[in-house]
Amino acid sequence: MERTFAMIKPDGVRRGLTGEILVRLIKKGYRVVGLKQLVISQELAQQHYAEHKERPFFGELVSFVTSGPVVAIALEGEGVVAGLRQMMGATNPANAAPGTFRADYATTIGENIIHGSANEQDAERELGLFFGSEELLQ
Ligand code: DAT
Repeated sequence: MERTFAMIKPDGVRRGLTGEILVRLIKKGYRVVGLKQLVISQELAQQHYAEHKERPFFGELVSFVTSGPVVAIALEGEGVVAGLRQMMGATNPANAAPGTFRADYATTIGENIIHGSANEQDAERELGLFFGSEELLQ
């Protein structure tokens, strides 16, 4: 069964959106197979967003994502990689389709509530960065 990595970013946690986002993911039919709240280190943030390390916003991105607790979620379900991306909406909330998390809860590209792996390869890599195998349901 397909798995992906979702993360409620510090803005989402600060604004009390954790419960609502989890409810929507579970009601959609996805299974939570790993879940934890943590403050991520600079090193983990840099590894997680390594593909953006040359971008001008990289420093800001790392400092934002380490600015408070995040909720790391391992999700399982049919087509969950693309399905989560659909529920998230476009990176820039201004372009996100109505009813998506980013359209409903965010206004700026820098603070856009939630992360979801872009494809199956990223999902595997990111799940490995955030969860030990003993932390995931079989
Ligand atoms: P996504 O989070 O939709 O997968 P991404 O991988 O392109 O998008 O970028 C990762 C994060 O980096 C994104 O959620 C917010 C930040 N970001 C992307 N483009 C940005 C920009 N032009 N200015 C500021 N932050 C940006």
